[in-house]
Amino acid sequence: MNPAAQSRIDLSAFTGTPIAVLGLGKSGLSAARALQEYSADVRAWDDNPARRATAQNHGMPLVDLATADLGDVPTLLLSPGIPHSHPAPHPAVTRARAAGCEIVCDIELLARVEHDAIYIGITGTNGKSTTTALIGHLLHQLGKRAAIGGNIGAPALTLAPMGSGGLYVLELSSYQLELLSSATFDVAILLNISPDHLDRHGGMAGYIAAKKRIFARQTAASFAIVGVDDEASRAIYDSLVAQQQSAIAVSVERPIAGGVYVVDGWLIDDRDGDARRIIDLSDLETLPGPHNAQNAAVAYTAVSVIIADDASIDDTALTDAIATFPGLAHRQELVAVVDGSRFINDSKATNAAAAARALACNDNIIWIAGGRAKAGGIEVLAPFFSRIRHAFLIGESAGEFAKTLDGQVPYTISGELAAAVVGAADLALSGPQPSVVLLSPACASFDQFPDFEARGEAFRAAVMGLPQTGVAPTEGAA
Ligand code: UMA
Repeated sequence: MNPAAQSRIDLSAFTGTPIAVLGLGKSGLSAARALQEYSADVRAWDDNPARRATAQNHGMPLVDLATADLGDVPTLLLSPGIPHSHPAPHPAVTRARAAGCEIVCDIELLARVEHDAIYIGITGTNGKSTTTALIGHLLHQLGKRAAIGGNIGAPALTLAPMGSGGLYVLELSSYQLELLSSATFDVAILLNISPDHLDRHGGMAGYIAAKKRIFARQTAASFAIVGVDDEASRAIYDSLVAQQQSAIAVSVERPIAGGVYVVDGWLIDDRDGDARRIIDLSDLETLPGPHNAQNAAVAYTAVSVIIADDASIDDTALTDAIATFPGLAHRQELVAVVDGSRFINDSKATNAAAAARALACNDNIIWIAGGRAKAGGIEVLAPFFSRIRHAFLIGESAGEFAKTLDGQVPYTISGELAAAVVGAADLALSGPQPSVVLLSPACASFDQFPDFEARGEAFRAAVMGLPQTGVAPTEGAA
């Protein structure tokens, strides 16, 4: 074993084993490098020549997997973003299937080698990054050993080894869930389901089926935690209960006997039938809005399950820890306050349902939206249009969004984000106060930026570059 790898996850089970790695982005390249450190027989490929060049610079052996003989290769490690069924399988996937090769993602390999750790998996259309980060924060505050990653932040095989008693807190996308074959979650969380990634799953039924996989292989000792405020998630909860799986329902819309819920801002735990008041969530600046109430309620439930038998943790420690959550960048992150106007970076809102959450939390909004639109555009946001004073539209979707807003919300087609920020700031600072300049695009960023983080950073830079921004940015998130 490479001594430098001592603090890394032990992949010696793969030493000398052929493994094909398709996709050399964030997850694929990190996994290929980790496997190579343990002398796995890695055969890597990416359809993008620039990605191949970077991999080659790291000494990665390149093999075109769409034409290679995969007869001796038991495993194809597939990057989650690469299609394997809809809209059409990647040619290398078809070839791997024909060769009888299993197709998995990096999280499956983590689960195989770190089998003694405790796994908390978090999925859902929206809120999974905040919930994952919040659970990680709570566990750390309570003195637990926990590594946080997956779809958020660090790819699985770059995480620290946790071993027995340690926890992995993993955000899981529908793409990753489809690429798991043995990974099992001691605590599996489904927050919510609304349409997203439908092209990749062949429609809503495929997307729901992918999300449901988070509960696969759970045993009587495992916990399923389900946000039951949408129909698809409620149906999954009902089916888990019917299978007599230990499932906990969480709602921010109504009291749930025997579950966890939020009423008038208060988080209530009724699992013991005593409707215990836990914490007033409306006081928490870093978790604004009902969507964050759902995130907080679910995170509280998950961590309370983990610490249930730990007598060293006193009753108030968990609620104290919720109150110290610093929030996440790019999720309703307060970037600056200028003359009472708040500038909020919600770049992570890559679909309409996510943008709805930020729009619902604010009034007198100068909205910056657009990018690469998702199916349905922003029509579902119509109930929030009365909260928007003016919209500045950017990216590919500007024309389509303008049509939806026409006659309902005044708008400007800005094209570029920097121009939108200048226009939005002028309007915000010259109109009725307090106003909110909100970047909540309801779109993917890929038409103009490498990812939503780059879009959020560009927003921050544009705000900080405004002549009016004489004030230092506020710490933390809104
Ligand atoms: N590629 C090919 N052929 C193809 C398509 C892609 O070779 O036909 C290559 C690309 O050239 C690129 C690589 O595959 O080099 C990209 O792989 P990827 O899309 O899986 O992206 P990664 O960089 O590996 O990042 C992935 C997740 N991305 C996706 O699922 C799209 C990241 O989630 C995750 O943080 C990372 O692994 C670490 O685990 C991001 C995401 O957008 C945040 N997720 C979606 C979401 O949250 O909605 C699912």
